[in-house]
Amino acid sequence: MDPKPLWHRLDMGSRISTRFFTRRLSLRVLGLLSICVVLYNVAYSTELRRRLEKVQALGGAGQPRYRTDTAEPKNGPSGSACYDTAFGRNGTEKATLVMLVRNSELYGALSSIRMVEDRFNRKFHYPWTFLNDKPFTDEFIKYTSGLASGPVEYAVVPEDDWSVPDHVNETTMRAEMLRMAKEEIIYGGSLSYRHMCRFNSGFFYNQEVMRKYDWYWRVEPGIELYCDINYDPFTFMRENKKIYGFVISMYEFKDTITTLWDRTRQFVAENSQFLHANNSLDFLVDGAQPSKPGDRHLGSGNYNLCHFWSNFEIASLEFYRGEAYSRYFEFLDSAGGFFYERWGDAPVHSIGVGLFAPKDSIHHFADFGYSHAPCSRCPQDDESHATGRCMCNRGQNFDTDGYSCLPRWWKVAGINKGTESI
Ligand SMILES: Nc1nc2c(ncn2[C@@H]2O[C@H](COP(=O)(O)OP(=O)(O)OP(=O)(O)O)[C@@H](O)[C@H]2O)c(=O)[nH]1
Ligand SMILES: [Mg+2]
Repeated sequence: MDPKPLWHRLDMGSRISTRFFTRRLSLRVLGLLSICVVLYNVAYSTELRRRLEKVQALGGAGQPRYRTDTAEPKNGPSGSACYDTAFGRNGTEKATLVMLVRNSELYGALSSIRMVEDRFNRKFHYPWTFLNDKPFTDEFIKYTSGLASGPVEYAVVPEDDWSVPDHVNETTMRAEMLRMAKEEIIYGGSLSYRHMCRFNSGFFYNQEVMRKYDWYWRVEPGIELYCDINYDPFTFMRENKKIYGFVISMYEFKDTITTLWDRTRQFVAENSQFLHANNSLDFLVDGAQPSKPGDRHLGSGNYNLCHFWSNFEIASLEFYRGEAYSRYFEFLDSAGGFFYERWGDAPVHSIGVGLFAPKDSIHHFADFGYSHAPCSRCPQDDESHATGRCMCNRGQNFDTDGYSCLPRWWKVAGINKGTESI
C-alpha cells in the first residue's frame, strides 16, 4: 500500500489518473442534478394540477363555461362567517366577486385580484366570476385562477347582450358618436364603451353564470384596496337589509346623459307603483322634497348628476332582477340612449336604486379604503390606521372633494359626519 497522500501519488504521475476522479465526481454531480430535476418536476406538476383542478370543469377557452362542482351554498346562521363548505369554504353567502374584463387587461386584473384576496378573500374564499365579450385566453385563465383563493368561472357574454339592438338606428348612432368624439366627450366616440355600459346596466345580473348568486362585489382591473376587510360584507348587507353598497359618489358628465332624466320621469309617470315610498329622490334632485309615503312623482326638478361610482359595488342581484329595475332598464334600452347618447351604468344603477329601493337600504362602506384612478378615498378615523388595518394617506380623500356627492349623501341619509367613522 502506498502510504503517501493522493496528491503525492498524482504528483508522482501515478496511473490513478485525474480522469478517473473527474468522472466519478461528474457522475455524482449528475446524479444529484437528476434528483433535483425529478423533485422539481414533482413539485411543479403538483402545483400545475392544483391550478388545473380549479378550472377543470370549464372546458376549452372560448365558450361560456360553468363549473359543475358547485354545491349550492347555504346561508349560514347569522354571524357564522367561518363556515366550511366546498363552495365558498368560509364565505356563507350566495355571492361572487365579479369582473368584466378584457384579455389585454390581464395585469390590471391580476393586481386587483391580488389586492382583494390579500385584504379580504383569503379569509372567505368567495368564488370569482370573470366575464368577457371575447373568449378568455389560456394565459388569462392560467394566471387569474392561480391567484384566486376560491373557485373561478369564466364566461363569454352572449352576442345579444353585447350588440346594437335592432331598434337603434345605426346611422344616427354613428353620427352622434362622431359628434361626441369631436366635442371630446369622454368615451363619446367609443362603441365598446357603450356596450360595456349597457351590459353593466341591464345584463350582467342575468348571465347564466351569475344566476346562482344573490350578491356580487364588482371589481375592476387596476383598483386598490387600502384596508383589511375582516368581516363578510355580503352577510352585513343581508343581515342589515341593504341592497346597494358604494364607496365613492360623484357627478356624471352631463353631455353623456342628456335625456336620461326625462326618460326616467316618463317611466315613473307610467309606472308610479315602483317609486319607493322612502326613496332617495332628494339625493338625485336638488331641492326635491324628502320623499313622503304617497309621493308618486319625481316633481319638476332636474337630475343633479350625482351617482354612486359603480366601478365598486357590493349589491343585491335580486334587486336588479326584480320587476321595478328590470322594467326600468327595458324602458331605457328601448329609448336607445345607451347608443345615441352614452348613458353610463353608474347613473342608471344609482337612479334605479335611488328611486325603487328604500333609502336606508343604500350603504356607504365608510370603512373601505379604495382607489380607482383618478379618485381614491381613505377612512379618516384614527383606529383604522393605528391598528394597521388601513394604509392610505388620510389627506388624499375624495369624500370631501368639491366634485364628490358624498356630503350630499350624508345630508339626505341623516349621517352625522362628526360621529360616523368616515
Ligand atoms: N370584456 C370587456 N370588458 C370591458 C370592455 N370595456 C370595458 N370593459 C370592462 O368594463 C369595466 C369598465 O370599463 P373601464 O374601461 O374601466 O371604464 P371606466 O372605469 O369608466 O374608465 P377608466 O377605468 O377610467 O378607463 C372594466 O372592468 C373593464 O375591464 C370591453 O370592450 N370588453
Ligand atoms: Mg375602470
